[in-house]
This record gives sequence, C-alpha cells and structure tokens, in this order.
Amino acid sequence: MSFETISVIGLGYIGLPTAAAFASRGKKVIGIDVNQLAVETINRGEIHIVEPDLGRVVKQAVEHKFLQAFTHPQVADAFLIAVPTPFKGDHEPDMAYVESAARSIAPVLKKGDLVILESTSPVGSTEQMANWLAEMRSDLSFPQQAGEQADVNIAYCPERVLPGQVMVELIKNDRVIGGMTPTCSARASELYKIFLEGECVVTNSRTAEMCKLTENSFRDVNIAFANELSLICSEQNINVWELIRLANRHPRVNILQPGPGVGGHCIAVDPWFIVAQNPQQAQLIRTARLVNDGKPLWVVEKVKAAVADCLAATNKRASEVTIACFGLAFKPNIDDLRESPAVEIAHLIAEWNAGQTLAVEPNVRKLPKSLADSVTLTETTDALAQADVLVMLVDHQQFKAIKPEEVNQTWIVDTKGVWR
Ligand code: SAJ
Repeated sequence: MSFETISVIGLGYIGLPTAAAFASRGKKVIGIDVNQLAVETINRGEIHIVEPDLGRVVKQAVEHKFLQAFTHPQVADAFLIAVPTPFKGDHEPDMAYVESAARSIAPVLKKGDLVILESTSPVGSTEQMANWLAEMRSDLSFPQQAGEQADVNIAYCPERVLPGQVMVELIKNDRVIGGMTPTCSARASELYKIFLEGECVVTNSRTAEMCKLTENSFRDVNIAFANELSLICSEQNINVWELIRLANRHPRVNILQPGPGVGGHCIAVDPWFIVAQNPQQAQLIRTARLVNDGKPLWVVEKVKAAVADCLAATNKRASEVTIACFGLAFKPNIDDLRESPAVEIAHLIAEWNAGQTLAVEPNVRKLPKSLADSVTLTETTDALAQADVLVMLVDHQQFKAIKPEEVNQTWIVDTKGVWR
C-alpha cells in the first residue's frame, strides 16, 4: 500500500525538516504539534527554529499546500513520532512525550497504517509504544500480537542528522530501519525512500534503538578522551593541541578536539539512557559523561587562577578586573545557546567575578535569561580593548580570523586552542 498522507508528530528540529522533506517530494503531509504558536507559524509558511535552507523548503511546501500543521492528530497512512525525550530525576529517560504522542494518534489509526518512532529512546521503547497503542485499540492487531499479519506496522527509525546540516544529511545519510517484523521494516524503508538518497539498512527495533544511543555515546566517549588529555596536558605543561596534531599523524589514531565541555541536546543526554538501563556494565560511558560534564568547572577554576595572577601582577582591585568570554553557542558557527557549556561557564564566571563580565557572541543579538542581568554582550573589538582576562569558549570563524597582533592580553584561558 502506498502512502498518500504522511503525518509527523512533533514539529521541532527533526520533525519539521522531515515533514518538509516528504512535502518537497509532493506528498501530502500533516504536521502535528501541541505548540499552537509553532502550528500558526508553519501554516504561514514560516519556521520557528533556525536551520539553513529549512525556511525555503517549508515556505514552498505550505504555498503548494503539501504541508499543513494542526494541534490535533488527523487520519493518515503513516505516522512518524519525533517528540523530545529529555531526562528526569537522576538521568532517567522521560518517555512522557512519546506516550502522549502515541496515545494521541491511537484514535485515528486504521488497518494498514505504519507508525514509526524516531525520538531517541531507551531499548524496548518501540515495543512499549506498540503496547500503548494496542491498549487503546483492541479492534486492531499489532506486531507484538499478530506478527507479520498485524493490521498496523511499527518500526523504530532514528534520525542522525547534524544540526546546521539537517537538510542535506536528512536526504544523504544512510538510515537504520528497525521494524518489529520484516514487513514493518520493508514498509518503513518504502516510506523513507520517498526522499532518501542514502541506504535503508534493516534490523530489528531493539538494535535500532541501541544503534542511535551507541552513535552519540561513541562521540561522547571520544570527546571525553580529548577533554581528559587537556587536563593531563595542563598539569604536564604540554600544549594539548600540538600533542593531538602529532598523535593523529599515526595512521590508526584520530583524537577529537577538547573544548569547554559537551553541549547540545543529544550527545550530553543519550549516553545516560544506556547508563540508566545498564548501570553495572556502562562504566566507561558513565565516566565519559562525568569527564565532559566536569570540564566547565575546570575551566572556571582556570579563569579564577588567571584573575588571581592578574591581581598579583597589577595594582587592580578585584572589582576593576574585566573578563571577556568569546562564544556562547554549544558549538562553532551556530546560534543555538541551549545546553551550552559556554553559557554555563559565562554564568559561573559572572556570578563569581567582582568586576565586569563581557560576552562576545556574533550569532545572537540577545543574551539568554541566565546571563541577561550579569553579563554585557559586546563586540569583539570592544572586548579585546577592555578586558584583562580573555576566555575563548567557542571557535567561531569570526574568532579564528582575529589576528594575533590584535590580542595583547597576558591572561588568556583558551579552551579551543584558537590562541594557542
Ligand atoms: N565537541 C567537542 N569536540 C569535538 C567535537 C564536538 O568538544 O571534537 C562538542 C561540541 O562543541 C558540542 C558537542 O560536542 O558541544 C556536540 O556537538 P557535535 O557536533 O558532536 O554533535 P551534535 O550534538 O550537534 O549532533 C550529534 C550528532 N551525532 C554524532 O555525530 C554521533 C548528530 O549526527 C546526531 O543526529 C545528533 O547528535 C542527534 O540529534 O542525536
């Protein structure tokens, strides 16, 4: 059966680009989001998130009536759930949004439909979702009950797109397809092939769930290795950037880059899903999280030491010392400040600093709430002219372009090796 109407539940960083990708291939797409404002924005052909090229694709899709957004589920042939899965309590995955999305589509499901979970989820979540649906629709059969004969097919198909390159990676990256049965996988593959240029690689739902968690944990562990090296090198008075460059000349060594910590909504979250389910086994994965989460505090200690040196070497009082933080985003060349270690560091510095704290962030015009009262948003040239202590937090292209002769400060804490 082909897919005439496709519904995407959750129109955020993953759901909206996915909805737009289907619509750009001439499919009728129904987007669902509980956020009324997001729904209204999309129906005007505009977008409520920042992502290159997304605005153009959404505008066209809405203008040509291929994409329409609603706050409540509508009948469709395929449903993709792309809602957030944050954590609660002590890093336990919070599946409340997935449960509420699943329960919200249950009343409009019909025989022949396909339901796909895309949200990053702990192992077993797809089977759990299938149980919620079965609980609400005893008139339909599901794969856990009827196997290949099920009325409704269910699969787990994680996204793996890089923020900032979503519209390209969504189409080009290979896709892991974890059907609850081979038929579920075949139908999910058929669906993604509507826009996918990459390959559909088929497995079962539990392996696909673990695959998504594994990808981000792999990156987290590797970044933790680089961050741990930066701590060791600081003790040993070795330039970590030079060290990594040299070690990476080995044909089988490829060390990532240290930084102020790990930010964003995925890499700092997903490894905990593995730890929560496997506390005994996931020792390395847990330790990597702790190493990366500990880095911002280490940076702040370095800043305090630099200020102490500055006070000892000058006649300044603590209230006369100005600290400038370069970069607030969670990674280079984006404007996303959420879950950013740079914001956390700027906040901790401003709370502690008796003098002025400046921040330079070329990608935003307004400071986040946590910094609004204690930090002054400044241009690069003013920060370089006024500050006693410089703190490099994000290697934005604008900062890499600063010439060495423009930087005259003695006290520099450089977490990205820009002023190495
Ligand atoms: N970082 C370092 N050093 C590095 C690389 C990254 O400190 O060498 C830091 C960044 O500064 C940032 C954090 O790690 O704070 C995460 O950035 P990222 O570019 O590694 O990843 P995200 O969070 O933007 O996107 C990741 C991607 N996952 C992998 O690369 C395995 C993306 O493909 C996923 O789709 C996305 O998570 C997601 O949604 O899960």
